[in-house]
Amino acid sequence: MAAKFLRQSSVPDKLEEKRSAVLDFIEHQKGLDRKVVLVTSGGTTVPLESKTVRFIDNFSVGSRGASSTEYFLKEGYAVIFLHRNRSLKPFLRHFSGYNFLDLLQLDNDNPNSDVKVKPEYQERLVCVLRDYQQVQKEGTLLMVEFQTLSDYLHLLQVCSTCLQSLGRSAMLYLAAAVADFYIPKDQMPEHKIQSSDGPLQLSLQLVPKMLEPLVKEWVPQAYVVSFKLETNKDILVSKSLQALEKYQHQLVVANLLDTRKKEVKLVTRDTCLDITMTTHELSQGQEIEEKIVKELKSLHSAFCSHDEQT
Ligand code: 9Z3
Repeated sequence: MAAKFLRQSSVPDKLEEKRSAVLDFIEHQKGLDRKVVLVTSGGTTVPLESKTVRFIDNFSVGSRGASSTEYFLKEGYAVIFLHRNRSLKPFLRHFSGYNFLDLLQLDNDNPNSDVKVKPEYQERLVCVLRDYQQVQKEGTLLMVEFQTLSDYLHLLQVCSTCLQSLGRSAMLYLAAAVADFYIPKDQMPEHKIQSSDGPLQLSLQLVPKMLEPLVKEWVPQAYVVSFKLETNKDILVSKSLQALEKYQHQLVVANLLDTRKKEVKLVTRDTCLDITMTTHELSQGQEIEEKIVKELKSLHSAFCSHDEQT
């Protein structure tokens, strides 16, 4: 199913260039003995027309993926950040609500004035810039962009297969909100659908679950973390356990749409750990991803040392 989908869907631009960038990045990190995590982030679009004017989208803004990436970097991981274009990015996300021109000022009395950062933003900007420049210097972050569902799935395959050479040192953290339904290429109109033709009826097909080939074929040794999103709390854990049983990966981060920034469950086949944020922690600007990443780092270390013992 997955292979057929990949064969029949359009391939993203410059796929081979992207593959070599990913391979080079991984080789570099391997030489430095760094663990590598692939973080997927953001929603995917599902085009309704080949020459796309309209598409179906979802709610994800990529906050989970972007913030987790920063915490993985702090914990010493190198990160491949496979993200939806226009979703939140690590570091930049801290200023996403701002018009950047509003952060700056000129000396109005001086016609040759330099551009300066307004005093009230100095501390925050210095902090973020320092971390960002450190990451740039160390070369520990690779940004890979996608937009549509098929771009995402092709790039997921490329990144995962490249990670195979790291064995257990690779982690996959699949936080992207991937569409479940799509229109196959051969059933998609080429041109813009005309509203003059009357109400639109869509028939969507199920997107094959890529977790299956990912775990079985693409990166069989890696530590794989998927995400389960529900809106009904009564089915959250059971659906997570079903996924673990079906795909045989290591862990599911289970979250509810409304409370995803305050509580998640880390579900494995035999444990369920609640991670929560107090109101005080949230008011201090602390983020749940810091706790999630710390916990995963320790579980991943145990997973890697298990390999050394066997
Ligand atoms: C998640 O559950 C992520 O935590 C969120 C993060 C998408 C909720 P934001 O990007 O939100 O910070 O706004 N991601 C996975 C969602 C998903 O589509 N999971 C599939 C499912 O639940 C399986 S892979 O069936």
